[in-house]
Amino acid sequence: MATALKNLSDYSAAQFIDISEKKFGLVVAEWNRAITDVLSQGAYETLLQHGAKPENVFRNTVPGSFELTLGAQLLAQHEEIDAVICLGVVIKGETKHDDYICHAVAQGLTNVGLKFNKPVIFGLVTTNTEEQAWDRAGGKHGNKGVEAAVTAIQMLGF
Ligand code: RBF
Repeated sequence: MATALKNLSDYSAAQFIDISEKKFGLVVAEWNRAITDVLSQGAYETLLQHGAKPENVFRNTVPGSFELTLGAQLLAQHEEIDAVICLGVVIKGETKHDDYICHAVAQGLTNVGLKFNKPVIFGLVTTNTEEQAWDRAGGKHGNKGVEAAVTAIQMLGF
């Protein structure tokens, strides 16, 4: 049951709206790229699996997670974009950079979503170790990229 509450990788698509005409922005941080690639692939495949057209998914990269906010804003400002999915991996280091980045991104993405009145999804994996990040990129805790895409679809049906 906890899985059903915490892990959207095992979701039910029964309530999903038709997304065949929806347009999605995908913003992916290049920092920890091996992991963010898996998140990105999970999100992309999930959108297609539920009816999005490949030409309607606009995938862009930004250097690091801190840049996700501006990347999201640059996409969200286009009227034709219906939802933006942001993906990054921040692993705790010896300094507090992770705190600053995560708070800035959380606040920034919230602001972008509210400013443009459209779903801007926070797909930032924030962990203490690289292993924990892999656990959330196709490992024992699912794929947070899949979950971010599911969240976008769910919010479009709100
Ligand atoms: N970006 C990430 O996406 N994940 C990280 O774990 C990460 N760690 C960083 C650690 C330090 C000390 C610095 C300075 C930057 C880090 N960044 C990380 C990059 C950050 O998101 C951003 O791209 C840069 O700070 C440039 O604005």
